[in-house]
Amino acid sequence: DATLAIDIGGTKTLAALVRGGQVLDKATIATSRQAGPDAWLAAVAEHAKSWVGRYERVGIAATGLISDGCWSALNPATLAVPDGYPLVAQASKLFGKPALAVNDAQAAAWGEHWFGAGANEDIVFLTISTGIGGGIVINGRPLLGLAGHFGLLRGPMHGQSPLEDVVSGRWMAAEAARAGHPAEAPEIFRKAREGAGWAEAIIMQSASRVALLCRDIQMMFAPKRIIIGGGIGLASGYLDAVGAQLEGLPPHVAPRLVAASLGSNAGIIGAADLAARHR
Ligand code: BMX
Repeated sequence: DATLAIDIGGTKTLAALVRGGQVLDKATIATSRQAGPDAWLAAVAEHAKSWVGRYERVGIAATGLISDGCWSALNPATLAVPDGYPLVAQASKLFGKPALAVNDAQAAAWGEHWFGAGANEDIVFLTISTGIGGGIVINGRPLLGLAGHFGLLRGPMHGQSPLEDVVSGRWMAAEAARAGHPAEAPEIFRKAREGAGWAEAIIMQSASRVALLCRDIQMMFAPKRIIIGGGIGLASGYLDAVGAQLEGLPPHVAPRLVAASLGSNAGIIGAADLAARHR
C-alpha cells in the first residue's frame, strides 16, 4: 500500500516510494529547468519504472501554485511552470493511478507536522531554497492553494521584488557575483566558514530578512514552532544566524525556530500522506 511520491523543485526533483511516513526507495533527478512539465513527469516515470506494481496512488509536491489540480508558477524565476498545467490529470494518466498534488512547502509542512519536528502542533514551515516556500498547518489542517506563499510577500524594504528574490539561494549567488566572487550557495557557505567577510555578509543579510519574516509570521498565526528547511535553511550556520537576529524579543512574541527533521524528505513524506488520506 505504498505511494509514488514526487517533489518537483526549482533545482531538483525527488521521486520516491513512501509508506506510512517511511521512504522505502528514492531517486534524485536534476530538474531540467527549460524542459517543461511533460518532460519533468517523464523523467520521474523513467526512474519509477522499477516500482511499477508497488504503489497504489501518486502524491505530488510541486513548486508553484496548485489550484483545482492545475499547476502555475507564481514566480517564474523559481521555475517557469506554464500557467494552469493540468498536473493531476496528466500524472494520473501517465502513472495509471489516482493522483493528488499540493504545493511543495505545504506538503513539507504536513510531513513535518505529522512525522517530523512539528509534534502534531500548529506550525508554519519555511523552506529557504531556490525560492522561499511556506506551509501552514493550523488546528490539524493544512492550508492549501495560495496560502503560505511567504516568498511572494512584498515589503517597502525590497521595492518591487518579492521577498524571495532578495533572500534565496538564487539571490545569494547573484550577490556573490556582484561582490566579485562568483559562487553558488554551497560555496558561499563554505567560504563563510573559512572566514570570508563577503560570504558572511551575504548570509547575514539573507538571515536577517528571514528573521523579520519569522517575526511577522508569529504575529499572524502564532504557531507553536516555525520549522526551517530547504538547502539554504538547513545549511550549517544559517538557522543560528536567523535565531541570533531574534534574540531580545519579548517571550510572548518570540517565534520558536526549529530545523526540519525530515530534511529533504519532508515534501515526499507529506505529499504521500496527503494522497493516502485522500478518498
Ligand atoms: C516560490 C513559489 C512557491 C514555492 C517556493 C519554493 C513558484 C514556481 N514557486 O515562492 O510555490 O513553494 O518558490 O520553491 O512560483 P523551491 O523550488 O525553492 O522549493
